Amino acid sequence: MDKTREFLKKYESFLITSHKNPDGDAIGSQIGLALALEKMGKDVIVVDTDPVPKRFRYFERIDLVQNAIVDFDYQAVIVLDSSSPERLGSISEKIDFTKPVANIDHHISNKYFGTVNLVQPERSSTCEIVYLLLKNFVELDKEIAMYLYLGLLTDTGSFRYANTRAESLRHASELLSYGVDASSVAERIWFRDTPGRLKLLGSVLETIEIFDGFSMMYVTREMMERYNTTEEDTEEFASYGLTIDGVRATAFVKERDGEIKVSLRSKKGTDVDRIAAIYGGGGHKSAAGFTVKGKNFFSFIEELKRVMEENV
Ligand SMILES: [Mn+2]
Repeated sequence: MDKTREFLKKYESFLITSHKNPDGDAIGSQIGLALALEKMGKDVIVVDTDPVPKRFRYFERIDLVQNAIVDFDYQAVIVLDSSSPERLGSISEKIDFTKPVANIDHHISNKYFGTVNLVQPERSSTCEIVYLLLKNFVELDKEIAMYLYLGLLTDTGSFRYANTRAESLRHASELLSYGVDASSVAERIWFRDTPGRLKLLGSVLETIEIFDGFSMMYVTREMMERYNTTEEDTEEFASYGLTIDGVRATAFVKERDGEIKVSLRSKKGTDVDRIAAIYGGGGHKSAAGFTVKGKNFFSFIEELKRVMEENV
């Protein structure tokens, strides 16, 4: 913690980045930390491989997150919520990793690739670590607290997942005490959907099949086109397959142009990372994924059904 604070004090300009397909924790920790560094009088750029997902479009400062490094001279790099530089995606090739790097993360698989490493797998989220880093170090305000709360909220699945601890709720409470409106944060993420996305969800739920201990759902390109939606709109659909009693694992199969993408989710400690690994993918025990190329969509669903039968 102290070494990372020294790091933030020492340099005058920072490039902040996080993993590809950024989630609420990546977005919240990058913006929260960027705003805090700006408050300290530092120059900051935030650069990711992928654009901010649509569901975060109602947060004002997402314009801080760019997808190219335009004319910015930085003294140091800060990598957030990423177990290794490979997780960053293609932007990592444009970042100068010969410069000092601070690695701030909560993934147990972290590779300690930084000059300084603030890695705390016991924390719910990178946002929670960034909060503890900044607390009693920078004068926090409502806006910074809001972005850090955003990551804490989304990474714990709204305080439902196993990483929700007494400490995480205490820190969430401390963040709210800066005047953050918890219901407004939730409303902006989950209650401003498009009708098309909800109708797509309806047709995806229609495809569900329930087996012994697992379930499967799918979405075809035709279904997405029907409601004028894209694969991005299907984010978070996978976990609906887990809501059924007795189902320990679920697979959500998505048809893409020339390939098939599968998202796996589990509960009660069932390991789906192992299933993803069969197809060269990976992730965590409770959330993993993989992509296959050149297979027929519906025959692959049958194949995956047999693999799930053997492994769940
Ligand atoms: Mn995270």
